[in-house]
Amino acid sequence: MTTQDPYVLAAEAADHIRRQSGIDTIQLALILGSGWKGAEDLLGDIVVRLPAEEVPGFSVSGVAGHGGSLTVRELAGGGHVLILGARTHLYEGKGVGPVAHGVRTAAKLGATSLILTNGCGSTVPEWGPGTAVLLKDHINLTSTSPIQGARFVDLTDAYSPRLREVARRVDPNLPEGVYAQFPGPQYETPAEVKMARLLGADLVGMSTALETIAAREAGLEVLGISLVTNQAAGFAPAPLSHEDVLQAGADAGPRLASLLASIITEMSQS
Ligand code: 8IG
Repeated sequence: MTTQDPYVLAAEAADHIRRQSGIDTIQLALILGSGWKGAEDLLGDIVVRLPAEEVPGFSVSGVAGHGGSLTVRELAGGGHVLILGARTHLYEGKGVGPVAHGVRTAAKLGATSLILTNGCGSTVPEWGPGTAVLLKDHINLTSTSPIQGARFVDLTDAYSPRLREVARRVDPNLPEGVYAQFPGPQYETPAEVKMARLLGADLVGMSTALETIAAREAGLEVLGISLVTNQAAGFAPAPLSHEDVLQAGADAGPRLASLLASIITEMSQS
């Protein structure tokens, strides 16, 4: 029997990963979103790769393009990274616990930094498909939180200014934007995108804000990087299709892989 308390469940998952990997403590965790899967192989040798369904609290995602394994790799510069290829989205209807589980598991394994990547829509005409954008803030439009009870987490600088600077040392041209999380799974209407834009959002997606909230509660330093895979609805010349989204990710893959590898190297040296 597994427990229902999300923090205890995360500790169980962390212990499972410890036993399977022989690694006691990790330094970094990484969630790979749409378009980012190819970035993994540059990040060091595999210590262990675990199917999500074997790790307490994780399950397989039903979304094409969303993987289903947890991998511990040894970083070239020393230390270990946990790569979560098994993001759970709010729209899967499993509640906020599973959405935050990967982040909490990483924290229980001792990670101090977390890199969140995603594929998203853009409301900035100059940021077309293939553009990588650093997140500087978010707007949570999901009407929910991964945190339950009176835990008042500060979200000023939720996206670490220090890590954003590290990323910009690698690529000084990386733009920074505000990410609005919608609940999904449907893409926005053009009116909803216009609303988000008016509220100050540059990017629209379905994942990262809730994960960042859970990460800040757990004390992790967060770096968020979005890949624009499509112009958001109403900003796009054509209706949105999931296939186009996957294609934009595949096209950008090699560039994202080296960007991410360089950022992680820079992080481990700073
Ligand atoms: I990839 O246009 C991807 N994810 N909400 N809107 C939202 N999520 C997305 C989009 C988009 N593209």
